[in-house]
Amino acid sequence: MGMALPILAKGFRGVYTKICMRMLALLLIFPLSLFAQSYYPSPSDWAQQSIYFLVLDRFANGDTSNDDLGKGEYNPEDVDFYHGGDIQGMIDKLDYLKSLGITAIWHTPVVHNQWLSPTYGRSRYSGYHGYWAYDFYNVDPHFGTLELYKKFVQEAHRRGIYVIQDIVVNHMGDFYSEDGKVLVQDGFPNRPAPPFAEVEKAQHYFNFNGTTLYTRGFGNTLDDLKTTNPEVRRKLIDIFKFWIRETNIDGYRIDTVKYVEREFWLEFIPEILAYARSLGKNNFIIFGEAYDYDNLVAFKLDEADASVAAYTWQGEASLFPSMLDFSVSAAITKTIVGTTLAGSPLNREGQPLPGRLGSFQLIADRFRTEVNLLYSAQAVSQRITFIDNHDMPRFLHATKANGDWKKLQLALLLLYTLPGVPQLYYGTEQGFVQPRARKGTSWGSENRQNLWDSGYRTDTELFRYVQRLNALRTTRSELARGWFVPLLVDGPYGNLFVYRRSVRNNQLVVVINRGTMRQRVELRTWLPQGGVDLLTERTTGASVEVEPQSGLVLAPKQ
Ligand SMILES: [Ca+2]
Ligand SMILES: [Ca+2]
Ligand SMILES: [Ca+2]
Repeated sequence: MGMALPILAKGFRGVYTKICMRMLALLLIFPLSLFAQSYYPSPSDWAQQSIYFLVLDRFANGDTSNDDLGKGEYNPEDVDFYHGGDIQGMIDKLDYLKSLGITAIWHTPVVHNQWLSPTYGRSRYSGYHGYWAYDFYNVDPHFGTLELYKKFVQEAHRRGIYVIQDIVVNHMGDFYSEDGKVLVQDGFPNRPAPPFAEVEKAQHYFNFNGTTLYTRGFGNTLDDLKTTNPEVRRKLIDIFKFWIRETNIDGYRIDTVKYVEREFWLEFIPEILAYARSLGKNNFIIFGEAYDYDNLVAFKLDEADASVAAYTWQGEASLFPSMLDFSVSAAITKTIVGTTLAGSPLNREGQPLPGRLGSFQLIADRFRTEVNLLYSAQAVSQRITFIDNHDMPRFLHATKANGDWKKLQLALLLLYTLPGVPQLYYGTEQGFVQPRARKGTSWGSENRQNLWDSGYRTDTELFRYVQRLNALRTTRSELARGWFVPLLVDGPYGNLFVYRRSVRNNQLVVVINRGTMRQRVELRTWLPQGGVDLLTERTTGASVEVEPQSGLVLAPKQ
């Protein structure tokens, strides 16, 4: 503008200036309406979406120049260190995800992390996973820049894919000792960044004394933010408004929810949701992780449901719009492979202990009225369901012992045809089989392998199967919003599970045979004319033979 003005005629220049001033005035008067137009709208219904959860450092490496930043944090041979995955990689592989048929990405935190833990030391563990924040206002240089992240969100939206960012408000990295001294040895970076940088205010921002796992700290050495302090609350609310405003994301997955006091959520959640609404995002999703490990291990799924669902209420109003549903994960695993990955009892080699198969009633119970009523009306149909994630052994780890890929397909069939919003953990579509824990221990990063090791194949039976399930899931309203009615639970040999998903006059009947014998199922009562299996396009009669370890998704024959 300044370059062009001198060559304009004098009179024209006055008019030009006037126009500029008017445009400026308009901008000052209508900034909010302009913003509202430029933000990507929320989906009308999250229950129609299909989520893909990826570990950013392990999904795709689009820029090798940012892999090793020279502090000893990069080691592709060790799963506990940075491996090189980045934002450019996510952009490069959007078409791969589009072809898989997913409609939303949940990625691990993108914020600048503490790269090395001063407590674990250089030889033990790095912040590749994103859950050890150093600077809440910047992107980790291993992943790229804020500008590149904005481009990623834009490119995802261009393909009709929503972006859900993983965030942590409970803690940051490990910068202070238990008595509040700065730990300078060996950690990088070794001081938190603004707005929590002032060392003299550390007592104000963090809990130090007598760190207890459940109410104050997490992981013992990570610095627990003093979320009871109004100033800390304000800073955290500002941070997570910033990310919505700047990057146009569509939702948050919130880590370690149970380690933050309820009063914090009563303030944080409504204000973030209202802010998203003010930008035109009327259905911004927030789902929390409250991993009720003790009840899951004890297989007390009703109790686990109750503790998780409590986060979706605030008196009569709703609070968290959704939560991760660990009970469904446990129930599917127990019925298909006999172990519970959510609880994952492990033997010394880190192998889940084998157990007896559970009754399909375990699954049906997760959606019975008494459980549904534990959730807010908003959250009940958009609970995030899954069969595994980055905190548990991969589903195939438990089934691989039997050489049995079919069990994974059965579990996925359940996941995509039961109520809830299905979430696939990256690598499942490539048949990844790793346990969670390192040999001889009960924890580690073994289940977070590089997806690039798979070659991103799209021609395998497993990939195609997930494609078909996604296509069904995202196009059939029966599966997104339909009533769930169990029709046959267990059957004559305990191996059959038949249920209906229906919305208005449309219905689908899902038939599962987990046994190793072919089994005949009478469908006369539910599908008198027989049906069409939407997975294979095969038509059936009212009585159908179901192959061993397989399932059907039947639409009534027209
Ligand atoms: Ca890289
Ligand atoms: Ca806390
Ligand atoms: Ca610490």
